Amino acid sequence: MELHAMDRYIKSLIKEAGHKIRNSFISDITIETKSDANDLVTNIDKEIEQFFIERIRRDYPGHRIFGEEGFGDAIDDLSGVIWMLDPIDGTMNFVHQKRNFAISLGVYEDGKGKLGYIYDVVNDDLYHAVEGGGAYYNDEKLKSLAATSIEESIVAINASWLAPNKYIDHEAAIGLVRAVRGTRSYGSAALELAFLASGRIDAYVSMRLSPWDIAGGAVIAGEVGAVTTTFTGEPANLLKQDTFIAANPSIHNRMLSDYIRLK
Ligand code: 2AM
Ligand code: CA
Ligand code: CA
Ligand code: CA
Repeated sequence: MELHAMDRYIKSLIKEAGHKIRNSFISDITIETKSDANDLVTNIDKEIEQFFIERIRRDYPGHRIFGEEGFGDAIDDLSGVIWMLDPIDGTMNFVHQKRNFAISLGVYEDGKGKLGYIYDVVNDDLYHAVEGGGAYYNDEKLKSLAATSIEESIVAINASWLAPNKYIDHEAAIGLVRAVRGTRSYGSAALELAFLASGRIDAYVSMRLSPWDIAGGAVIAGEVGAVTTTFTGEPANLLKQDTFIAANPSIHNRMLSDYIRLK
């Protein structure tokens, strides 16, 4: 794969998709629900995914596409080149706030992250990485993450996971909130990974993310030294929904051993 030519192609494609999303603000948006009443999807999520898929199939035949809204391919192995796409990550924010959402895209070859993109559409901020070339926030090269401690960290976690639930040791998770300097919750996994890569937060944890939520961000955060795993310390799951933690390498082990424990 010629990564630099693909990188130029993808940046232009993402900017075009962002333009379409910004234009949608002046039209009527159709909102539907998926797995439950708070799991939203709009016609724009679907149209943007279809826009990407048409272009990728035309210009990169032979590549496979794994997209949230299901217009791509059924993926159950990681062989070959796979584009992992979330056309709008943070749909609830898109619907309610018209900001704080992103396009998220990762390109993987035989399971290895090659290219990663997170586009904050409303702020026109692009985070991206080409494997081995470092990560960028627009034109600014991001620095490798400096060592820190749990006590000095800002950790992104959704408040709903801090209520007692069937997945994690509740007392331990509350202990994390007490131990850290602060917590945040932005409502877009992709943006949370972009903020980790740019040093604005030190870790992001979620009980339940899908491959397209994390694929682009894992490449970007990986380029500055962040570690991305499941709660059991396995490599992040790129085939199905699973637990997920991305963290500064100096706090990742202790977060899992002391605070984020599966029941
Ligand atoms: P989405 O907006 O693309 O659906 C919100 O905390 C984060 O979790 C977002 O990245 C969101 O992606 C994702 N998310 C929202 N609802 C979800 C669900 N029912 N299952 C898994 N992930 C979800
Ligand atoms: Ca969704
Ligand atoms: Ca998502
Ligand atoms: Ca989405």
